[in-house]
Amino acid sequence: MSMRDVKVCLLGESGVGKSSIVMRFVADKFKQALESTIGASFMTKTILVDENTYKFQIWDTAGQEKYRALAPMYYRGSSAAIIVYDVTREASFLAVKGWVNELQRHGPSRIVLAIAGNKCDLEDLREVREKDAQEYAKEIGAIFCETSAMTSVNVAELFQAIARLLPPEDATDSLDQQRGGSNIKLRNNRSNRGRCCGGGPAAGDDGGGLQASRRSQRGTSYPS
Ligand SMILES: Nc1nc2c(ncn2[C@@H]2O[C@H](COP(=O)(O)OP(=O)(O)OP(=O)(O)O)[C@@H](O)[C@H]2O)c(=O)[nH]1
Ligand SMILES: [Mg+2]
Repeated sequence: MSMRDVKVCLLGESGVGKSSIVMRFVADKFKQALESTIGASFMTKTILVDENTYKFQIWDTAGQEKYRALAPMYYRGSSAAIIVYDVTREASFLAVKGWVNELQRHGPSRIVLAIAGNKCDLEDLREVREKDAQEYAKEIGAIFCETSAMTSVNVAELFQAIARLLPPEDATDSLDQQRGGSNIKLRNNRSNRGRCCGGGPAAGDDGGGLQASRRSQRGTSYPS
């Protein structure tokens, strides 16, 4: 039993549902017409995962272009980043790649990366195939989930998956570099199965939609 503080930031285009995911996770609420975030907002939520306590300190950043330059202030101190896109807007998925590139160049070296395809309740309006996003996430070693802040699908599971993939607290950057940069260690690989995106087409041979295998974790180790 341990207690751990986890700083996490949400990134992604305006309107994809970052604040809605946070509101669902923290307060289990949803608003149809939510105000666009100004600057950033901060919330905390404590959860129990595999008998360990995780206190998430969540920075919900503003997606509007005029706030773009503020993002490094939030992702620099983060242990994890959730990059959100809207499954009904292809442009928002393309923007994910821009965030991944930025994090690889300027983000913390041991950040756990998650990609969330939000608004998966709007199947009729879908523009991004789950398979395409999942393949991309696998390539870069990120956790992947389709979520719905509206119906709650995979919201808690996303944060649980992040908790499980945090590197041990005693791991150091120098040790990681000696090991060739493969610096994300699975805390409990077995417990990842079937938790995130379970039941959907993402649930393949690995028993769930999580794309963060030990091998692909290399993608999240960034040069400093
Ligand atoms: N159908 C559906 N609508 C959603 C979902 N998540 C968010 N929305 C709606 O999408 C709109 C934008 O959501 P926000 O959470 O404000 O988006 P954001 O990413 O925080 O936007 P910025 O603060 O401008 O960066 C709101 O009207 C939400 O009600 C979802 O899962 N399903
Ligand atoms: Mg917002």
